[in-house]
Amino acid sequence: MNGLFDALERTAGAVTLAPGAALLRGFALDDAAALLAAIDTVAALAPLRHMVTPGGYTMSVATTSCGDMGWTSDAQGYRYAEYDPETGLPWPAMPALFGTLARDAAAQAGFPGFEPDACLINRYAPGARLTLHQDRNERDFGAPIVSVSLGLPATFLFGGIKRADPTLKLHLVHGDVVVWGGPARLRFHGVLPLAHGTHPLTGACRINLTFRKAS
Ligand code: MD6
Ligand code: FE
Repeated sequence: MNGLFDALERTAGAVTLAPGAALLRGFALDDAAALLAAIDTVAALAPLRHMVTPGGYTMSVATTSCGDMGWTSDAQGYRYAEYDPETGLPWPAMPALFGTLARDAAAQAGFPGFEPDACLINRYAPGARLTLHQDRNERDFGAPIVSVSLGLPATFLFGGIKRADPTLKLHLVHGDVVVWGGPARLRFHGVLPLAHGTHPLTGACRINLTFRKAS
C-alpha cells in the first residue's frame, strides 16, 4: 500500500496527492477520542439521519451537521441551511476543538486562515458508500475542505475534474486528514462500500468530518 505513495511528494508530514490536495497521515490521532465525544454531543441535538437525494434515493450514509450552516438534501436538491429540517432548530454550535483542528490542518496543507462555518458529519455502517461527486454547494470555492477520518478504515476514491477521469484509491484510516482546495477543489471523489470490522473507539462504523466554508 505504501509503495503507491513513495512516488508522491512528502513535505513535513503531508503527502501531496495533486496540486492543492494533501494527505496528513494521523494528523487527528491525538484528538480522536475528544472529537468522538463531541460528535456524540452534536448527534444528541441533531440526530444522524439518512437523507434523500434529489433523485429519490435514500443515502446509505447517515449525516448531520454542526456550525452556522448545515448540509441538507431532499427532493428539492442539495443545499446548506441555517436550520436543521428535522428539528426546526439551528444546527448545534461547532465545538471549539473542531475549528482548531480544521484550521491547523488547512494551514499545514498550505491554506492558512481557514475559518469553517459548517461541519458535515457522515457515519458509515458496513456496506455504506458515497458515489463519486463534487462538493459544489459552497458559495466560495476559494476555501479548502478539510476531511477527518475516524473509526473503521475506508477506500477513498480521488478523481479528476471530470467524472470519467481516472481515480486514485486511498486507504484512509483512523486519524487521517485530507485537505483539498485551490486547483483540486472541484475534483470528483467518493467512498467505496465500507468493509465489515470493529474499531476500538467507534465500534462497527466509520465517521468522517468535512469542514467547509459554506457561506
Ligand atoms: C468521506 N468525504 O470521506 C466523504 N468531500 O466520508 C467527502 O465527500 C469529501 O473527504 C470533499 C473533500 C474531502 C472529502
Ligand atoms: Fe465530498
